[in-house]
Amino acid sequence: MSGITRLPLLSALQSPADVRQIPGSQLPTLAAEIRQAIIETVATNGGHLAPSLGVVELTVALLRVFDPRVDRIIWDVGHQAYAYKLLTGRWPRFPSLRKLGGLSGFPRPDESPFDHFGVGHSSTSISAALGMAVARDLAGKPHKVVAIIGDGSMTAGLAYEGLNQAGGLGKDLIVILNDNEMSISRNVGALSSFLSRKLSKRWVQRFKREVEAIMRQVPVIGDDLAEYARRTEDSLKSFFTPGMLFEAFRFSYIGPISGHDLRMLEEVFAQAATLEGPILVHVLTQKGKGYAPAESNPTYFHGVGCFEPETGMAHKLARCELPSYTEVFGSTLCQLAAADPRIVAITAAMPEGTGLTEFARRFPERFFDVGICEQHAVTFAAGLASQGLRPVVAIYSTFLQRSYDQIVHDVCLQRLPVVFCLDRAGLVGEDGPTHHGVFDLAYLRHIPNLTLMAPRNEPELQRMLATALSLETPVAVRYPRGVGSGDALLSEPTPVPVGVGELLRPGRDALVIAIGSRVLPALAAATCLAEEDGLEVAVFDARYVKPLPTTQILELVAAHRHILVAEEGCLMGGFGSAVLELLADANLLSGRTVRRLGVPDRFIEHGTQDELRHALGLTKSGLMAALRALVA
Ligand SMILES: Cc1ncc(C[n+]2csc(CCOP(=O)(O)OP(=O)(O)O)c2C)c(N)n1
Repeated sequence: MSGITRLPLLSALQSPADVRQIPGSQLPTLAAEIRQAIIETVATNGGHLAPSLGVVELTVALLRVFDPRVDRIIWDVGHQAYAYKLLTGRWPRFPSLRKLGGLSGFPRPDESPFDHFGVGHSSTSISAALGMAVARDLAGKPHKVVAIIGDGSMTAGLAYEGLNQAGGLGKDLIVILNDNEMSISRNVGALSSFLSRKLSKRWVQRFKREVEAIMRQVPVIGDDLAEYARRTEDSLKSFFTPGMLFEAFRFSYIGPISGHDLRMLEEVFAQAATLEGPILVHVLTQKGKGYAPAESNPTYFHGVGCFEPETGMAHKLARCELPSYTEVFGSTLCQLAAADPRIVAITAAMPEGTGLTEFARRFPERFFDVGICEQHAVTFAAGLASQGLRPVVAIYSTFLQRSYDQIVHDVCLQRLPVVFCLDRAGLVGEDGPTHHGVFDLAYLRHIPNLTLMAPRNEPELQRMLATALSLETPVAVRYPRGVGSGDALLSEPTPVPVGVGELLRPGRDALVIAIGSRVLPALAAATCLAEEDGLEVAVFDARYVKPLPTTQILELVAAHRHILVAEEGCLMGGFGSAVLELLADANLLSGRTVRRLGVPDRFIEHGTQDELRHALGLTKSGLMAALRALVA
């Protein structure tokens, strides 16, 4: 296994069934080898470290009890499935994890027959598993179906929709709750403290004391009753622990058990496999288990770039001096919020990822982490806005997909001034197709009342945020993952006039109409073409996808024969489509060549952002080639 220190037990595995043949005494060594492989690979490639380290024993035990050649194993989110990949025949390819053409960072049925369901967004496992259990029963087959879901993913309503139907149908189904008390950050909400064993223990003890005291007061048989209450501690516990919740959904509840005790896990899973109906096994794990830096900072090591494995320090090459778009968003929002007490911020379980940590620290009463509930986040924001507040909903572009109906009905139909800040818009890189934020322009631009914009650089993001908060209507701003141009930030960002773009460079030979992250590469391409080919290419930054800067575009197009439209989003229905519609409606298409660059009608795999942009012709050189072809 190149790049990974020799791992004798792991590298002897030919099939997942071999995991069962390993003597129990050697299992701790196997677990250590798995951790070593994961740490070394993620240190080089980046990835989801802490979640995967936390479920090593759970995964080994799963594969000693269940057989993925026949049984169905469904991971939730799938960011914790590295051990599963190693144990299901993928250890030789593991060093290619998240690299272009290499193993995906998430379960993918097209990658392995042992990945039974494709995943990346959270809280789908129970619903998918239930579907598989129903299909199994209709086919009269006997295999087991097992879903593994984290306590963070249990904050989404979808998980309860699955539990509800599963309990109603009473199908044989095992749900393993991987409870580490963490989402990416600490888990939030009433449910998380209900699941927390600390609270439930305290409750149980208090309840026991009170019951004993009451029973002792019953004349004659009081002492016997108190003794009975002591003996029935287990059932009391299950009454006041999460068992109560799951039993209400008609699941049999087992647990909580230690998620790092291999023998216990194996025994309990084996027992669960013999039971009928829906079963929930509550497993307590530690995020980052076995790697001190990740144990002490599980949030940082949830998803991490390259680092030195000995120390956990970020790799020198991976450190960057420029602020990311996320950081610019976070600091600018704090700036604006300091002056406007109506501004409140909402995240769906991603305060760090969306840059809201500083806001949460400075304005704790105006900050809301709602858990992994993008739909709820949007309707909650609509409620806040309806009462005069100015909610800013910061969600990754890909996760906002979940909230489409809420955006349409709860925000835009009612013209409520909610500001959507869509981070990680465009190609996100190594997380791949489940995480690319390429659909947002298309799924937002047709919604009435919504203003939609995308900045070309960091100061423009600042100005767009100021614009968004100055409007009395719904607004969305989308910006890419990573750093921008490094342009100086503004101390007092002023709004950008609505529906007005900016001609950044004149030129008579061709016109590029670009949006967001593709504007600066277009400008660079135009500069190079002037130097290398003597071509004069005009570059227009549209800034707004809606309202389109119609007058400016029509004037510019009228003066050009060759037009290239560039965006980092899907071509179907996106920005380029908007420009084409405008030109067709204005009868400006005939006699002109118009080409669009963007993301074609297929899912884009994982790789670095640069690799993917290059493959799609979205880099400076891709734009130059497209322009040369256009004018040739
Ligand atoms: C719909 C959706 N929103 C947000 C995310 C981003 N995300 C990935 S993992 C995660 C936390 C999951 O917590 P949990 O299920 O407890 O798993 P753990 O990482 O703690 O093992 C979040 C918020 C996502 N994958 N899907």
